[in-house]
Amino acid sequence: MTDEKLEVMLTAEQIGNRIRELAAQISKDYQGKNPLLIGVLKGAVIFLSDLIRQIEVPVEIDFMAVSSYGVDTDSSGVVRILKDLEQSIQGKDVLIVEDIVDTGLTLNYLRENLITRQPKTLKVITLLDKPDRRKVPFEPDYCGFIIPDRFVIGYGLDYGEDYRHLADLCILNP
Ligand code: PRP
Ligand code: 7HP
Repeated sequence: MTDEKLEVMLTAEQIGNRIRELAAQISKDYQGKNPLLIGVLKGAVIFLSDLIRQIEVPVEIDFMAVSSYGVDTDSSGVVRILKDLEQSIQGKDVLIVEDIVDTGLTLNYLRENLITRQPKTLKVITLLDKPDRRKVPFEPDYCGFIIPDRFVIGYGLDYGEDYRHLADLCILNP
């Protein structure tokens, strides 16, 4: 890494290894089922695409886009649906796939919203969890890594739409 503002927190290899473990757990928990994985755009796209290629039960995917952040690193607390699902989730085993839980506002809102659509089951997997930042209580069902309260970029996560392409997860120093 040549950019002095960036410090590696998790290497691509560490992330890959953890995703294999998560996928094994999901394959076990959803044995005999056909879960619908809902990726939350845009940050979760890379995690979702790596995860589904390791899961050994048949999955479907769909996407939602919600917005609670501008170009700043802090949450406005306002959640809006920018793109909704293309299908009904009634009676389905649904797994929301996120890159990070920070304040918990986004997933708290999404979970409440999707529950009203009567899925058979509704769980949440996040690659990263920053519990120190919570504004509302929220516990993911599956979590890749618990991380400290540092702003991270790479592996899908951005700062002002930059850095999503980085293979490692990095801390963005001011
Ligand atoms: C990020 C992340 C989560 C949300 C988590 O998305 O992907 O959706 O913030 O934050 P919270 O727990 O404080 O609500 P962001 O709004 O940055 O959009 P992006 O995925 O398109 O980068
Ligand atoms: C959102 C977000 N986006 C990128 N990096 C972080 O650390 C973040 N927390 N919440």
